[in-house]
Amino acid sequence: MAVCVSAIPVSAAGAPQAKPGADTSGISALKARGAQVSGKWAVFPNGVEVSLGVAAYSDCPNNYVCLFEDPSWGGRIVRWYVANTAISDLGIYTFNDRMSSWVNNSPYDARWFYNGSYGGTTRCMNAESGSAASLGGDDNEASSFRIYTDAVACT
Ligand SMILES: [Ca+2]
Ligand SMILES: [Ca+2]
Repeated sequence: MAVCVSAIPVSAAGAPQAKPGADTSGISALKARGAQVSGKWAVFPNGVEVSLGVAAYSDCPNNYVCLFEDPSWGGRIVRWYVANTAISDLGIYTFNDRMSSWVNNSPYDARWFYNGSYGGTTRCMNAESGSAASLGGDDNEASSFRIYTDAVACT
């Protein structure tokens, strides 16, 4: 059994630094795509915020549309709030094919798509506290999404 574990001391305080070869969805990957770190968030120039660690339902404030990595609103989160905008490639936020639950606390309908650039199968995320704790067969499929300008775009 060739387990090679070097004796890395556990830091007593603060967030651990990214190690070479660590999770490619980590801080360095997000910074390389233009994000600035602010607290526990990587904030992109267009306003998209990606959590650096595990998020919770409470990390989706009023007016935000939030995509969670895990079912029941866990794992990392991508959140955004601007009406009439869209993300053509969730991979930019290291979030391609990862979404397993969502919350829409915005006053606008939103929609996600299996493929990039708003292609393939699509699902609605209804405005105002709409949520899905589990996506069933749609799990880990989302590759792009958009936010509309009203609460009837999906109906
Ligand atoms: Ca997932
Ligand atoms: Ca996909």
